[in-house]
Amino acid sequence: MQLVDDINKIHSPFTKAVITIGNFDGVHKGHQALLHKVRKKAKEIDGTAIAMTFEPHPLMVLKNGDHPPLITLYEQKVELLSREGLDVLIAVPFTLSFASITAHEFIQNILIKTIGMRAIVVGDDYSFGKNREGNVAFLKSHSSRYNYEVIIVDWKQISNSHGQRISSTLIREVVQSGQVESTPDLLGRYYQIRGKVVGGRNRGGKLLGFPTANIHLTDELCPKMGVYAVTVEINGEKHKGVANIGYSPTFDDHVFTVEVHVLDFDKNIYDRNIRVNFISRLRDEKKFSGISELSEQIEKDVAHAREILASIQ
Ligand code: RBF
Ligand code: MG
Repeated sequence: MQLVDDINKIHSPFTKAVITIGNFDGVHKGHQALLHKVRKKAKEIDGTAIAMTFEPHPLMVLKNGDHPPLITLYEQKVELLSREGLDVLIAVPFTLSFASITAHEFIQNILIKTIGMRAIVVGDDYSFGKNREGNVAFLKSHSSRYNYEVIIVDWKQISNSHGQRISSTLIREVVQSGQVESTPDLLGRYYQIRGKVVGGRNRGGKLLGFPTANIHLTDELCPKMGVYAVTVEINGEKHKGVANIGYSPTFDDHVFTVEVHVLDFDKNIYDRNIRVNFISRLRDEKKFSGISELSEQIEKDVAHAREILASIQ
């Protein structure tokens, strides 16, 4: 997959471009269905399979940085999209001036002239351009003039096993309510956070016997407070682990942390970027009467996590 990070770098249109456009936050099963259609159509007409996305997330630019937490940060999004069999990913730097382009100008100048669009794949509720004027009806009304096909993906085709429409909003709700076991049904994988290991209070190892790596999160969606069985990717190697998200109420320091104890592991990983996959929620965080009570509970959490993780690759 070729990554184009600026539309101005496209000097001649692609051959029979088949395109889908969106934020693709999460690259969830709904997005995967759109991308599948793109690939299929491109194959049929011997064209180029393309996705266009935006960086940063448009809401970060449009609403003074007020945006929902991201399911996938840019780097993970590009990585996941690159596994979808696309020929090209166009990542448009999203600015206020880009947002002010009218739907008609966008079709004429960007999609047709620059990219060479012959087909566009969209969800039935899709809209784009200034004031979100470019909806499905708009796309269809310009299709014969500019000679492209509009392929609509019906949302009922992309619901989860409970018949719920898969959306980034639903995924945020599921993760924020701690139901991490349901994420494979929505994402096609477990929910993952990525972040740098930062210094903690140096208490876990010395005092409790369970050293933890504290992870610094930026704009990423954080699961509900509590204790989880996780897998941890460090330097491309997968380990088992237990994570705690919250304020460690047994101690009265009131500092929110996302921390992970990696099982059977004793290397120093300060400053490393690690990835944590949330497999199963074990319990709520609790205030214990003392260090040994907390320590005994963590011991049980580790045993419980080992049981759950035994069946996970
Ligand atoms: N701290 C609490 O105050 N209550 C808890 O229920 C709790 N559960 C934890 C479970 C696990 C698996 C881990 C790794 C940590 C937990 N902690 C809990 C956080 C613990 O207090 C923290 O790791 C140390 O204080 C070091 O900062
Ligand atoms: Mg994430």
